[in-house]
Amino acid sequence: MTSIVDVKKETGAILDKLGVPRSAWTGGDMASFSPVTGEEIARLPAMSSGNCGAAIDSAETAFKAWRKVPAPRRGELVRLLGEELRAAKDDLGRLVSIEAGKIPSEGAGEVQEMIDICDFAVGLSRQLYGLTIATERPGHRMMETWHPLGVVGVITAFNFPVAVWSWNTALALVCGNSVVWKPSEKSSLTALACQAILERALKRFGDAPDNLMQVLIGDRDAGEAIVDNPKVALVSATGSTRMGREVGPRLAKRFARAILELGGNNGGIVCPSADVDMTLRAVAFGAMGTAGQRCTSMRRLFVHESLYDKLVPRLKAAYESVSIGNPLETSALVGPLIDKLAFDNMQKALEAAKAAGGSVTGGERIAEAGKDTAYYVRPAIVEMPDQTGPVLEETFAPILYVMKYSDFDAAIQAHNAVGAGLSSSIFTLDMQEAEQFLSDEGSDCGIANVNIGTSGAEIGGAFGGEKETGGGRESGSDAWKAYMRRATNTVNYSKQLPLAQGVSFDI
Ligand code: UN1
Repeated sequence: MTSIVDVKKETGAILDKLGVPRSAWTGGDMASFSPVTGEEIARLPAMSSGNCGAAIDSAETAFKAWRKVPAPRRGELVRLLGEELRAAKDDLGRLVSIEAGKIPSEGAGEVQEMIDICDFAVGLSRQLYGLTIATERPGHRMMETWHPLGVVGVITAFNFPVAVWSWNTALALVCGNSVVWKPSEKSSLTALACQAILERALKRFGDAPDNLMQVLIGDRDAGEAIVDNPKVALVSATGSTRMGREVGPRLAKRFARAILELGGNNGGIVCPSADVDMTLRAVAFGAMGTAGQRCTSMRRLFVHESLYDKLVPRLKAAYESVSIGNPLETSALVGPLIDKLAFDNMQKALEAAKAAGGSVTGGERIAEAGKDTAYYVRPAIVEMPDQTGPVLEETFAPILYVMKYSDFDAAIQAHNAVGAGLSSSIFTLDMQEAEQFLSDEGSDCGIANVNIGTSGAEIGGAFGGEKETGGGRESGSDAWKAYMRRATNTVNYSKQLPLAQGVSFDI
């Protein structure tokens, strides 16, 4: 593979076109790389902790003004953001491909996910409903109201560099909050692009307060500046379980709210009645798509012994033939790993799998001519005798561990016997098996699917998972409630003062 596209030049052209000031991506200390070629594409000035603190102060001022704007009017800003995203879809999608290495349809798909959440949030801006509740006292009325929360801190990972910001920001904005965003150091350019796109929406909106949404460019220090600042009411953090173990207790210490969206070790169970052709496609996308770098990527597969020899050889053939290559200039289905560390971690996991009795197909590096700084790999499928060693951990790379099962209950038990609890799938045409998998005694994950893979969730559902995945929910359903504070209001419109629970207190 030789590179025809000048990645650095194209990056600059897209950033210029989207209106990102050059001072934000040239001349700084923080180097930014494209995994497509491994080359440096920009140098960003990182913010000091002091500057981050000042930004959070100004975000608090913005919050105090924004919370007074009626929610449907706040929705208008998000509607305009959705329009600007539609206009910028091709450029932003391409920048996602450059910075995260996604194939074009996945880069564009990520921007589509942003547009979808904007539409969702616009509707929501007229539906921030509270309940009215029957009271036990005569002449009283009880209700709950939802109020804006404050400054929302958003910390995102490289693999969904823009969509995860939009899930949080679209909801935070209609809920009346301001936002400070710390993107991954590996994907800060797309963050700058999002900021420029939002600036355009803000300009059209007219009278929004300044500093309603700010990007904090930096490394770990910028993240810590958000996590430890008492002015940040909620932190929504996406990343590894290791990161969550540090962030969670620090937020708990100051009683801040947390939405943690951490690691996944997503599994699927293929039952005897499964539609093999469909399962094959679903597993291929779930496990090899995005080069295995989604938090929802499929990583473990339990195949019933009666189907094993029908499915697994076909899967292995798909792994051997899948197209791998530069997403900017080929139509390959699998792009690069994000960096050398990801590659090294993948190789370590494969070695450990072999040591535990696994038989590995694929996993080797694919050379990119003249570009020894890019890491393309053939996705690996590993037949394991049982669920041990690296199978129990998330490795953020395209490795699918395949195991044979004979007893359905034991398969569910094994499926649930890992630390993470994000996404899960069952492939079956047997209603009893499907319902059991979805029941209280079935999958213990935040997402449980039937006859589709583990990845590629729509924005309309609540997104997140249990156990070491952190328990947070973002995106659709009633996830908005985490971005607001609830007040229970009891109003006495009588001329008496009856006390609840029959208490008497006559003075
Ligand atoms: C992530 O990998 O952090 O369900 C998010 C999916 C996407 C989101 C993934 N809608 O795969």
